[in-house]
Amino acid sequence: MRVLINCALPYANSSLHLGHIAGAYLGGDIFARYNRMVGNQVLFVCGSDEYGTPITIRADREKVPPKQIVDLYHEEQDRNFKDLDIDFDIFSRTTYKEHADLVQSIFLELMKKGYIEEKTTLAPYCEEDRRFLPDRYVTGTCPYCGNPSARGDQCDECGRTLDAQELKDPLCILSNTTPVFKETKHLFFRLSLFQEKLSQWVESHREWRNSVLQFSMGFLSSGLKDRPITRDIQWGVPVPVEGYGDKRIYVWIEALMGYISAAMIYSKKVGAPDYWQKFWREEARTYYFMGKDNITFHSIILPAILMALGEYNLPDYIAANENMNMEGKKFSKSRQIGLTVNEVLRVASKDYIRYYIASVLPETGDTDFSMEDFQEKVNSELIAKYGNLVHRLTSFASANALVLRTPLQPDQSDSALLSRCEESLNTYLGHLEKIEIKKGLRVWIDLVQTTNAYFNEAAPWRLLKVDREKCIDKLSCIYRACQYLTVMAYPLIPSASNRIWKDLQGEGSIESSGLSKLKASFTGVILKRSEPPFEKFAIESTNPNTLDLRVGKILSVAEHENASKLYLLTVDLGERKINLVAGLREKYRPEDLTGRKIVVVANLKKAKIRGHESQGMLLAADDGQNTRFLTVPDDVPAGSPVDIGEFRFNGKEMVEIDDLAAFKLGIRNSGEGLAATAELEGSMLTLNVRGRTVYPERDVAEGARIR
Ligand code: B3M
Ligand code: ZN
Repeated sequence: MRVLINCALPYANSSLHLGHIAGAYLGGDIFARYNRMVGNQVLFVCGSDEYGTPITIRADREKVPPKQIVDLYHEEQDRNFKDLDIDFDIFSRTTYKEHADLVQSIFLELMKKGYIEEKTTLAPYCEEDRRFLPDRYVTGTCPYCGNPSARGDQCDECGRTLDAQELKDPLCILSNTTPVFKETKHLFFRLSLFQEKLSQWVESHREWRNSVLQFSMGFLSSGLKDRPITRDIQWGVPVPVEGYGDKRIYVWIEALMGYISAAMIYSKKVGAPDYWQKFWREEARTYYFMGKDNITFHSIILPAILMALGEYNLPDYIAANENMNMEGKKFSKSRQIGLTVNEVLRVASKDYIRYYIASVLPETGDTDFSMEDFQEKVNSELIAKYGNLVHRLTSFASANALVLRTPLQPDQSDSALLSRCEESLNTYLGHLEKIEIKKGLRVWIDLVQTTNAYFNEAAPWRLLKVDREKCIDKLSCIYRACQYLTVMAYPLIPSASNRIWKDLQGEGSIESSGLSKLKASFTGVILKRSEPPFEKFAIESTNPNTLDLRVGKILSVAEHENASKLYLLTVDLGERKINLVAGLREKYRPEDLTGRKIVVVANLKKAKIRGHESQGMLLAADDGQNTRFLTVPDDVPAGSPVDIGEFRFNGKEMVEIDDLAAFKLGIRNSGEGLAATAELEGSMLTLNVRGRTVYPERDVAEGARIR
């Protein structure tokens, strides 16, 4: 059978975190490996989503061209996936020319068939910025659930797709002013024509997950409206229609076509340009993996477009996950909650990460990733039960020179174990086929336990002295069970299971021949004593950076009413404003400070200083003569986190002033000029905002202390 597996294309605008991995990608990869292992022909596709407002908002904020953002994150995400053994056939990019070509030709075809219509609409227009605003540039209150920070395209709280016009109290995110609604022309996809057809189609998929059915039916029951598919933006695929030079195709519509273009690009790459058609136009099962925010685009919009085009396979299954939280909190980039893939890879191996996330996949409800549970599950299940079982087997067999072969005279308990293996395998495969990965994992762990119990009961160390043949039979049964377990583990922890497969003298790869080996008889198997397959897992060197250092922008400076050395500052930290009391009055005039970028310790215990609350501390260098505040290039946005070397802030809620001493903050000459440094774990590290050095605002002697 042919199986097409598409994973939602991540926006190339930020680092992937574990929430993304749990939401879409690990499940997709496990399912792809399962399918390849059972002999299906698989095409496993993903890519980066590189156009649209999610990118331009980020680029605007950082004052760099959008292309720079997407190049950076495409490369990083690609590497992250590889590092986690998430092995797409292609990780494409929507900025490839082939993609734009396909999107434009599909657009024209939809027009030709009458599914696209021009309409004059009211669009949000910012008089301050003198431009029409794409939906994401407008925020306001969701008319459905009252969420005060809904975006003009979608409410992340209730999951509805929105029009900017529906928002209550709309605001332009660039100027913070209320947009007016002005007439402009846009092209609309006539989604309303598909009300009936889509309803029937969704109804016919009762096997879908509850959440997917709920979302889709909810969307249908509120009535399908025609949807604008052009946007007032420059960063996107051009609209192949006259008069639309200053607009682009809506990123979502275009990104959905990315599944097809990626399959095409892959086909070209492997020298079979029509290969993609086998998955898109001929008989194939098609699966889509994503987080729940993306459901309606895949269960309504995509199928409508495909129906309109005809000749393309509709989605068969939409595997949308709920959220995996981090220690009880929602993953959030801006609030720095949750681990990025880069961060977790520094402390744990990919197999441990995959194993644990697989065990807490949010398949049917929200789940939690906890560091403690992570270590506990890996140590007590993967290592102590499975790793140890394999190690006991290889050690005992090699120490006693036992040559293993298909059991000659299996007794009842031997047969019971062997048939249990076969049963478990089938149940396991059944779960994976239905993308019930957590259930599959439980079946596996049960079989590990059963085999351990069998090992203890068989007590081969006793049998060895009285009946060597029987002992070999017993060990051979355990060997067989370990083969089953290792094959079953493959989709979950591919690297580790391939390694263990070799320890078990397995030939070839599990993916291509593992299952067939389980049915073949074996003889003459000599196991070598091997190292325990896993190292004990402990996250010891937890990140020692307890300082929430942030770039701030000084908004205003006032003189303290009776302390002649103190200023009262208000400082913009991006998401919030804080008040600081700073002893800079003898060193700087107010006009030298206002508008400047500074570095603030934002999690310092609040203190009352001469009657005023200080909600943090401004960092300044002092060489005994001069005092200079620390700063960064002006294009670094307020709120940006400042790292110490490679160390991100570790999330500690609060530090006290005395804790600062341990960091030995100071000024060094790095060769490229003065830089602010700190000492962590014995090494001198530079304070930086994503690699860009923090430095004193003007010259100060090297060795100056920061306080
Ligand atoms: N990039 C949304 C997201 O990353 C979007 C998915 C596109 S799938 C075609 O959540
Ligand atoms: Zn809402």
